[in-house]
Amino acid sequence: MSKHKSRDLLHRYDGNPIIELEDIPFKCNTVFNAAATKYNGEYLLLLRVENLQGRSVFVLAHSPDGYEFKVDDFPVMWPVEEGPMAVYETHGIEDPRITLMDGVYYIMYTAFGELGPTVALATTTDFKSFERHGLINMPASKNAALFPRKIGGRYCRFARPASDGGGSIWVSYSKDLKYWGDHQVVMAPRAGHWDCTRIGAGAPPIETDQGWLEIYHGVKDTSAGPIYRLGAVLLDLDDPSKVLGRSLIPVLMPRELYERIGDIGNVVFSCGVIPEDDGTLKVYYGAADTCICLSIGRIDDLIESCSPS
Ligand code: BMA
Repeated sequence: MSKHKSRDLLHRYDGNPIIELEDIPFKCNTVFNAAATKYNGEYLLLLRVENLQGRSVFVLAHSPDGYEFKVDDFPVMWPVEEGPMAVYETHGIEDPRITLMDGVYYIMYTAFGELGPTVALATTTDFKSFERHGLINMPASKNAALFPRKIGGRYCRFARPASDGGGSIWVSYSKDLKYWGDHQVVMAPRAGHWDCTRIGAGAPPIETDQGWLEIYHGVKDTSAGPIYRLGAVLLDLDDPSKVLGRSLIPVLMPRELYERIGDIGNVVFSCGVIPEDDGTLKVYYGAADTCICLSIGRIDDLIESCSPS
C-alpha cells in the first residue's frame, strides 16, 4: 500500500503505476501524460509514448473499469512526416487532452517542431480514424484543453503561452475552432508558493454547480531542478477568466519513488480526468515522465480546497 496514500487530497490508487514501459507491446522509451475519456462503455486513455528516437506518439489503452488497462499494439497518431504540418511535428506530438462534444472527440495536443512547441487540434468519432485540423496557436505554447461546451455561443479553450521560462493559463474563444481570439489571462504563477515558476491547465475542466473545476499543474524551479505538482482552481461558469478560488497547497505532489525517480524526476502531470456518478474524480497522471498513475478525490473536497481569491 502507498505509504503516502492519505497525505494529499487526491489519493493514490494502490495498484500504481497502472501503465509502465513493460505494458507497451513494442519497443519504446517511456509512457506518460495520457488523455482520458469514456467511449462505448470503456475507459480510454490516449497515452503519450516516447519512442527510442525520443519522439512521442499516441497509443490507446482500454479498460472496463478505469483501473486495469490493455494497451494497443500500434500507435493511432504519430508526427506528420509530409505536407505543411510536418515542420511543426519534427520533435513529436505530446500531452493530448480529449473533450467530448456532440458525439465528436476533440483532441488538443502539443505539436513539437524545430520552431518550438505549439498546440494543434485533431478530431475523431470512432478512435480508429483521426482527422488533423492543424495548428491553433503559434510557438511557444502548450497545455491546450477545450471546454466541454460553448460559452456565450463560442468554443472556449485553455492554453499556456510561454514567456521567459514562465507562463500563465489563458482562455481564448472561437466560433469555428480555427480562428481564436478574445484572449484573456486566467491566472499567473504565484510568488512564494509551490506554483511560483509556471503553470498550465491539465485536462478539460469539469462543470460543477459552483464553477468550472480545473486540475492544473504548477512548477517551482529549485536548485535541484523543477518540481511539478497538481493544484485545483474554480472558475466562473460564464466567464472562466474569473478565478473564484485556487488551492493554496497542492492536491497531489511527488512523494512516491515512481514520482520522484524517472526520466524527469519529481513530476506529477495530468492531462486526463474522469468524473464519476458517485461524486469522485479519477485523475490520471504521468509520474516522473516514465509511467501512468491514478489518483482519486472527491469533487466536493477539491472544490472546497479552492480558497477564495
Ligand atoms: C512539461 C511538459 C510535460 C512534461 C513536463 C515535465 O513542460 O513537456 O510533457 O511532463 O514538462 O517534464
